[in-house]
Amino acid sequence: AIETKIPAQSREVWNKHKVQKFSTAEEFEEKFISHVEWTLARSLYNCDDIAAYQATSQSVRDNLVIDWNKTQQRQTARDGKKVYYLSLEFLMGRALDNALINMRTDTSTHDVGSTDETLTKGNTSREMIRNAMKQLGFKLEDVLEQEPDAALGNGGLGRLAACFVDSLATGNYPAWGYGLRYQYGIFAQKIINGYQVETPDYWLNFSNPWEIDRWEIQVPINFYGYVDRSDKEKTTISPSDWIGGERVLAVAHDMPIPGFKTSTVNNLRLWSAKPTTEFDFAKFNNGDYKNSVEQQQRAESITAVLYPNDNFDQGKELRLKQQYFWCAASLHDIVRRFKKNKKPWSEFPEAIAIQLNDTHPTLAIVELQRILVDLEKLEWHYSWDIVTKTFAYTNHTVMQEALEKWPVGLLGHLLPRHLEIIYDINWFFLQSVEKKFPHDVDLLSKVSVIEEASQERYVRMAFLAIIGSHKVNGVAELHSDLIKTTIFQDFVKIYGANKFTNVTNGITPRRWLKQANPKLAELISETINDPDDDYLLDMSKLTALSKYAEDEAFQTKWNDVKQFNKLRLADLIKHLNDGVDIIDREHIRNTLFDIQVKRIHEYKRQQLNIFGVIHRYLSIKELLQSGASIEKVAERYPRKVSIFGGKSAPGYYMAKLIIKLVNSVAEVVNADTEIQDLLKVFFIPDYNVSKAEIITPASDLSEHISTAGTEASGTSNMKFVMNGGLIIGTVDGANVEITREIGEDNIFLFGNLSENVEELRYKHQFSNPGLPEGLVKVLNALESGAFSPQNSSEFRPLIDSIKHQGDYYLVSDDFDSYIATQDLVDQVYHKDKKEWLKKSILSVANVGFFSSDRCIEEYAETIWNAEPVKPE
Ligand code: T68
Repeated sequence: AIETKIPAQSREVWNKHKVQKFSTAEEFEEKFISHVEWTLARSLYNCDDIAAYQATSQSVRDNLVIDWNKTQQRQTARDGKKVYYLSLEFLMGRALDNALINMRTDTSTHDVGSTDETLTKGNTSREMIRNAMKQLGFKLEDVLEQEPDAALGNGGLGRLAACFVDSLATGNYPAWGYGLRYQYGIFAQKIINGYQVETPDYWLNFSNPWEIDRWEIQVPINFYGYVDRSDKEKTTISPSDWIGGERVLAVAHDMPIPGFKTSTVNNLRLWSAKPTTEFDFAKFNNGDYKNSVEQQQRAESITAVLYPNDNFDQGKELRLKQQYFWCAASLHDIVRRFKKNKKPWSEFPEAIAIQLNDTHPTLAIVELQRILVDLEKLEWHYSWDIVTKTFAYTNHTVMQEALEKWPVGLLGHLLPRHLEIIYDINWFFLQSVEKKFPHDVDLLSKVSVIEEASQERYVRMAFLAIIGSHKVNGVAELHSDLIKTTIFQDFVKIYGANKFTNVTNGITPRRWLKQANPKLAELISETINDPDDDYLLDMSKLTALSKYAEDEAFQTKWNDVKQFNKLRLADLIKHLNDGVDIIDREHIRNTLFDIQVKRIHEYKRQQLNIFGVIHRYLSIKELLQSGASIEKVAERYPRKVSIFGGKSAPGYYMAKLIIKLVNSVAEVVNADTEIQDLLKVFFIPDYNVSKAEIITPASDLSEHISTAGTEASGTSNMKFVMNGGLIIGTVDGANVEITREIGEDNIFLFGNLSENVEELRYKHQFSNPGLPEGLVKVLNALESGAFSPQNSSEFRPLIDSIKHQGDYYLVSDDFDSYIATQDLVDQVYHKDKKEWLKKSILSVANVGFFSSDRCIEEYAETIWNAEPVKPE
């Protein structure tokens, strides 16, 4: 339809000069050089690895943009339902290697005929580029290392969004992500004297070749001001005029998201804030020039920085401003595209599905209602019906401190019209509750969007998200059950259980298997005879590995891959440790790599892990002191490297103290020559996505040991299993389904169950039950200053939280079973390596369920009712 409007003559000229994707090494080299010379204004003589990275990315991006354009045209023409994934965080990591892996296009959809040199076959695209780079004088691996991580997220929630956009493109869904283009992503973590120090993440310092600036797409966004209700006829549910007080512009930046083995390239649209070109003339005329300029400059602060909290609600005004800025810009963009089609508003929910990643985008619900009522002049209830059919909400936590609530005063000041709309939404909702459950005042106050418990009144964003959505999902079965019986139980009573559903999280096997672990991917494709890596699209193919689980020759190959990855991690650790090697390479085959990498949080219980390490160290020392030989001790406590990594929120005192403790223990243990190499401890600074790609494949064992009922899902557990690592874990989050899928023989579970947590906590309040003997030893050592000689009370708060503050996270309750389970791990790893390898192989064989492709299919079928739009 668009094409027919263009005169035939012009069309001919355009078609004659149609841009072409490179598809041979030759063509790539040509592109590369022209980008070095024209885009970067450099030459053969001053092209370093950074320039090579830029030129390669630009060249690859050129290919993606051609497919991006075709994809957008196709999706518009086919007019299927569009999905929008709203997330304040997209923890993308690096793009180049991922693009090289995903870019290999489907033979049937590729324009260029297939020869061995083209992208149409198997692994050729990445290999072809590697060879071409070599010809050009560069090593692909070194060039890839130049790319800074796009670290626009905190942890699991942000990385989930990144895996989802990969799977959406791979599944050919017409889907866009919407987020913010923070100038600074999550801070870079430095460890100085054992303490975390935060430094800014300057990820945009060397221009970002992956973003396409859409300076023409500008959405004006208002804040503050007042609602004009001089027309006394009007009520708050009739079209109202909001006179904004401050105005900024949202500018779009697009990142192409390539699918794997498809020419579908979707869009991730990130907004940045810019001052408007309007000027505050009132201030200007008063001679207050400086002030009016300053106010303009303030605009940019909205998208300056990502809030660095994981699972915690800080409640800062600038954060609310970020949320509204992003929701309003995205909604405006979505509505603008919908209106081009001239469909009736009633068809909006059939045309568009919007998924809310946690409550952070809940204002989008209010903004759509405002657009429909105030701007489009639609009737309130008619509008509300459209809104609730459009939105769905994903919950990621049951922990109180993480549930978003905004002071009514703050929200009403920043967004006066939105507060009115929230009140009215709540009013109609409470009326419906009253109708269903007459005279239940208690229920009304429990489910009201407005919390009135304290002096300050708050807007409960999760309740608003539930009321404004047609589906609410948790992220693992246990978690989805928990939200129904705890924080949202009253809403189950009101809406029925069908509004609540489960979609267990997943991860993309392209990044977390193929990209992170090329050696394992190669062994798999060779073993299951899948040279084109189709298993990365259909992970059930991995079950074919099962029959080799006890095959000795295969076990050896499997183990060799693990050794390779452990050496790769040992190299990284040496590099991060100023060149000092703490890992004995000679014995690396018989050294268990025990890894816990994730955000530092008391509920994730890194303290339990490090207490376990201290316990092991003290036990080794005791045995040695009692006269046992090192060989004898090694039988009881074989070689182990205990690896930690993760960031703490800058204001989270206890989490920072845990980091310090890990580093202090590392210092003592690693320097103790008496224990030789039986135990080493290392804290990897600045854990991020690109480090995770090195760390994950190297684990023998990884720790997912949250207090039962606190970790909604966890996703690194899936990553480790996909890379042949075994898990020590609690019966929490997705560990439950991992156990179901891979079999209970292949996972080391321990600890109390979530149904007992409440009772255990309750008991802690009254009695101080004798702490387990082993834990007492650990706490005594801490108290004695064994790990803090300069300040023996340094770790007092960690001791107190267990001894005197009710041990909220149940470290004492799970300590003994944790230690016993670690002993079992040692036994299997060191006494029965074949059994260990069998478990490892069977884990990978049965990990298919945790592909984010399965997860996206479930969302599409059960929540969005969206269909793929496949390339012809
Ligand atoms: C995580 N949540 C869950 N939150 O903790 C994890 N919070 O169990 C789950 O696997 C993952 O989400 C994906 O579902 C987070 O990562 C945050 O990062 C966050 C950020 C801002 C405010 C609150």
